[in-house]
Amino acid sequence: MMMMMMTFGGGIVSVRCLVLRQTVVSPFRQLPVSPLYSVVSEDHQPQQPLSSQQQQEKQEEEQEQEGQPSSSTSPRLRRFMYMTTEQDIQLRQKGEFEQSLMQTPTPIQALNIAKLQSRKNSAPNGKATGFGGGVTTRTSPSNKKLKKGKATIPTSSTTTTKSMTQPQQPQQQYNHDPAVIQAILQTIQQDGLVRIDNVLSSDAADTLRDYLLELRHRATVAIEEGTVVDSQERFADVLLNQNRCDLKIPLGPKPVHQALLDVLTEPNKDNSQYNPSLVRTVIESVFDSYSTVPNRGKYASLWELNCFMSNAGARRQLVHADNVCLQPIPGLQDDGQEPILLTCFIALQDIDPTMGPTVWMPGTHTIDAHNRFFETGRDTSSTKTDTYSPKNDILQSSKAVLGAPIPKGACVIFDPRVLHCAGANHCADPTHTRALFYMSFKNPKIDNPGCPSTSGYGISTAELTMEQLVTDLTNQQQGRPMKYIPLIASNP
Ligand SMILES: O=C(O)CCC(=O)C(=O)O
Repeated sequence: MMMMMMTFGGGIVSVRCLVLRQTVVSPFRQLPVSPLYSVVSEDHQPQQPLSSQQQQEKQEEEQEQEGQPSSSTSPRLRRFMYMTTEQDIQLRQKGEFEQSLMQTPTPIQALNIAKLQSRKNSAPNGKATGFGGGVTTRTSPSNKKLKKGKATIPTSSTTTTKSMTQPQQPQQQYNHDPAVIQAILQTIQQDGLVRIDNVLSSDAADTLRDYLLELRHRATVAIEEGTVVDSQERFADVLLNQNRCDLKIPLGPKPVHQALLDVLTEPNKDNSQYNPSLVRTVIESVFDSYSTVPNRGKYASLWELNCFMSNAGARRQLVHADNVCLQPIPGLQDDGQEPILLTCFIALQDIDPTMGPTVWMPGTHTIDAHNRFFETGRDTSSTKTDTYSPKNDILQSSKAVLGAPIPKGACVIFDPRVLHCAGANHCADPTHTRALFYMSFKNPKIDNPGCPSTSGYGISTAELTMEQLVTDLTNQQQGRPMKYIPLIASNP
């Protein structure tokens, strides 16, 4: 399958939605495997005799795969995505080859913030220095009394040594240590990602996880039974892609509010005031730091609110970026460093290395890295055997970090241009789901980020700003009416 790339203003290319008629064969958002009911793959069940309806669907499916229009729109085809055996094998081989080139990922490291603060006190210019050390003070994830968002940020990659423009000082620092915020900003600029632990309390993580597992079950049943005809109403891109899904989350239900409130705010002792959490402060400060308009960051809007779930048997994804940036984007800082989106992945349970954790390649969110990874300008028509490949080179030379082991409630904030992929899930317990709650916020300067939102329920089109979202969540918590969320909230 050839990749279709859509170029939007300024060279942002969508890779999230690679559609071949009704057959979605994105190696990105979904796993490159044959989904349930696939006619192929090593995992397929022994053939049962087909009913006449099944025969018709099979015929339509074959026509689809051969690029012929089917006689009707098969409900099955609308519900499930297919790959041919050949596509499946190709993607499997490509994935194995990619993995063979890549460096063995090291667990995403954490820093001791207290140490960072003391270093900053002794550093010239008050600038944070030296992220190295890998000293982790990880505390028990089940301790409900943990102070949220205060514990750790990851070790900065040492791979990128090129000179960079410093992000400007954050304009609005709320109640967080400006040196810590500044250090996080520098890490995001350099590596494209940062880990902050304890952003979600244990209780809120458990409640949200239970709700989402139940939502996944209801959505699956509704699609199987045909009460929801289009799987895309409930799942992004693909449903039941062999033990993996990207579940769309509505903004209405209480566990969702509670989790968002937890991630984005920090209440004072008597809960009379909800201050911006470290996560909110970081997101706003990143966007602020590239803006000449004061406090622009609070106009960052909610772009995605979903949950990746994988179970044992989910295969490793191909390395990808959620949005691709091959040239400077008009209106953004022209060195291409200003993020278009910022995404937060939040673990709803402890994640260990068997559970198919995310692998990121720090520092690969740049225009240069993307041109190399996507091999722009390479003469693919050339017949001469040139063994050098910029893509292979970047896979080999970049560091890789693993989103495990990480505790429940830990968050990785990252620029989704960073090359990454989900790993293969080999968890011994097939019923144990890795649930990764995620949300992304759009740079207020950007109208169309060049990749479709994975969210449903009108979330991305509502353009709900950080400020509006938090105001509503806080109002509700304090018994006042919400103004914005009810306009889009939905509770399937
Ligand atoms: O599940 C994960 O860890 C990441 C998945 C992902 O990056 C994607 O599907 O785009």
